[in-house]
Amino acid sequence: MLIYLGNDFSWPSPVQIFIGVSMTRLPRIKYFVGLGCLSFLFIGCAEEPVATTTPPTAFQSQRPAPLVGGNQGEWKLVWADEFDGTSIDTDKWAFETGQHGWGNNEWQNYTDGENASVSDGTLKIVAKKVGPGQKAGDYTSSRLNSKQSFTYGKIEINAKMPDHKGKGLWPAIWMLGDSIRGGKWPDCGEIDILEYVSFQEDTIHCAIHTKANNHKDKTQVDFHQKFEGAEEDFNVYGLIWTEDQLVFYTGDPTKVKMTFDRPKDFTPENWPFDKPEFLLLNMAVGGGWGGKEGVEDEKIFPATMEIDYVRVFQKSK
Ligand SMILES: [Ca+2]
Repeated sequence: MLIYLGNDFSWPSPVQIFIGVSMTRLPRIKYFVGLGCLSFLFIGCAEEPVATTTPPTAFQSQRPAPLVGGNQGEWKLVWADEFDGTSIDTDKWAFETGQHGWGNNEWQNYTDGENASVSDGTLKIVAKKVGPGQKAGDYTSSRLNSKQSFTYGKIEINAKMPDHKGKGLWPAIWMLGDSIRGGKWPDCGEIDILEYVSFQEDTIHCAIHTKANNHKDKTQVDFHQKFEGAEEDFNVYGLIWTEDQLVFYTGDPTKVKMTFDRPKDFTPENWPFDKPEFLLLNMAVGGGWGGKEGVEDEKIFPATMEIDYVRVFQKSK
């Protein structure tokens, strides 16, 4: 998920969030003006991911049975949400709200829970059209951040993208370094386990963003592949994050999509991935990438991304 927020962006304080101060009320004017020209770079590089590793392997997977005991060999389950209840577990997730475009000229307003629910074993993130359309604020959606952060581990999310009905949706499953709060993007490090844009049917993306590798400078590291069934079936989107590499896979760890090795001469600029990151689940409407070919108002809403589970494993120390 591309979230360039500008160098002078300040994450809202817990107090601001608590009292409901809108992100749009923050002093962001100079950011929008100052970065207007950068949007060209932003859009241009986001739209053409570059394959960086193994050839694509198209396959479909079934929704797996629940793990007995939760562990996978040496990987011990340390955090999970199976979404088996009847509501969002707010001990695990926080809604991030706002309608300021999220650095991408996105059109949705992220609400405080109205666009997400748990039922029948899955989390549903639902994007809706609530106004005339074709402009910011005429849509609502949801963005959930995990309250817990992780450093290293194996992370698996079993998810189904929205039914393919048309263009304009941009769901994502991703991670951001905790230092985004009060710090800078992309210095904090971003790990995009899955991105999907609905103008590209049957196609999935993964990526990393760091100060040294980002789309602003056309130095990003990303990968995309044709993937039949992304919209019809639940599929596991996985990441194995160790001290010296990030491995992205779909289905199981033998089906690697992309590997990003820690640079030999690693620095905080090219390898910020040695600090805690939190998980994000969201669905944007429009935006520099998701809306590149328009938002087909009359076709795509309501749109639902479903998530069967999120599981985080770590090795015993
Ligand atoms: Ca489930």
